[in-house]
Amino acid sequence: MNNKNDNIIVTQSKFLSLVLRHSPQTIGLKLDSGGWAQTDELLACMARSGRRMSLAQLQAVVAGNSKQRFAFSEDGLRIRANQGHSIAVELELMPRLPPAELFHGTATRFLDAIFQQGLTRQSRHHVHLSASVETASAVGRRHGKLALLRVDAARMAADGHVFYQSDNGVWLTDAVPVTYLAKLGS
Ligand code: HQG
Repeated sequence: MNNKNDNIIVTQSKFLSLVLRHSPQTIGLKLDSGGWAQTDELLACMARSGRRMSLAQLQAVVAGNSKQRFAFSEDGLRIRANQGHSIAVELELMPRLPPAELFHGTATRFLDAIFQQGLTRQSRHHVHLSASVETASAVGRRHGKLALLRVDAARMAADGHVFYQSDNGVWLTDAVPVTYLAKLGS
């Protein structure tokens, strides 16, 4: 794929994130309680708001998204974001036992608050955690100078904290109290 196509897909993917996670009303779209939009309705709303895309283009955005941010229902009639919502949706995630340790990348300027309050979900539904240091680092760098935290997920789970894994592999939990956090590196 050439760069121009890549850029178009990134732009379309960002816009899909906006409407499927945060602001469906921007294009007059309605999501059901599970966060699903009707695929044909999404395409119609996109067209009406001047962002026409074909079903094939939508399928390419969903399939080509590096983080699998979106998913179609099995019959393809509905589409939703896999995680990251700020609006109320019930994703009906199943609790899962996490790996013994998980990682969270953040910016150094948040560390004081984090070591006072623990990790809290901010504007999202959950705190997002990664199984790998690499992924956590990439997530953290989005915010500024990277700080990496190790989460003692084994002890959290043993203490009754519930974890979920989104369809695209992100680990989710309601909050991470300070006692389970350790800063990595210097
Ligand atoms: C920080 C991307 C102060 C937290 C990524 C983070 C991820 C606190 C920021 C997904 C805090 C929230 C989520 C506290 C947490 N005081 N700051 N008590 N507790 N924070 O973007 O985890 O591109 O909402 O450390 O790949 O960075 O959207 O969360 O720095 O999977 O698909 O508050 O977003 O995916 O930032 O990223 P975010 P996140 P998408």
